[in-house]
Amino acid sequence: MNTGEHTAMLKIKLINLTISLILLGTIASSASAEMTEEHSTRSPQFQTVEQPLALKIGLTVGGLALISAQLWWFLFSKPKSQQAETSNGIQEVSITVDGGYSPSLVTVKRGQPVRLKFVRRDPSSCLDKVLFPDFHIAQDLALNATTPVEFTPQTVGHYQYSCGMNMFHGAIDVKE
Ligand SMILES: [Cu+2]
Repeated sequence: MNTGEHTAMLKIKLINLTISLILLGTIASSASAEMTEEHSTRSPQFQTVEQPLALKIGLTVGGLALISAQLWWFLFSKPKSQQAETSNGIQEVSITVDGGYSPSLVTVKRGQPVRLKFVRRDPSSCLDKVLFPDFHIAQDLALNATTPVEFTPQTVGHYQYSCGMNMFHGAIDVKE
């Protein structure tokens, strides 16, 4: 594992956001340029200018809405919890490892064995290991394979797990 790889993966979201902001700037400036043009040139097509201008304003508003949604997701979105399903007394859930953990939050019952089936799709060495410090588990995850991680939570609580370098996180909610 190398730190550069970790940093690069975490920066993807930020870069995405930056691109959106640049895009917004471009749309806004082109829209205002159009407005200035409208005043200076009294061409015969003057009346047809209105529609593209409305379109540009629409695009700007649409772009703004899109960026707001993205910003909201980036800052405030909370992971959805998935309840583990019990079969033969074992609470099981599959977790896909691909640029993070999905579902990133799993709910289980206290005092019953848990089997998390990690399906690793991401070739990045960043995600080749999963750590459960509270359960003293450090498990290697083979690429394109399913690796079970088993433990029995005895205490109600919120338990975080992470990749080998503590960059990607998931959590287990243990309830009564
Ligand atoms: Cu990592």
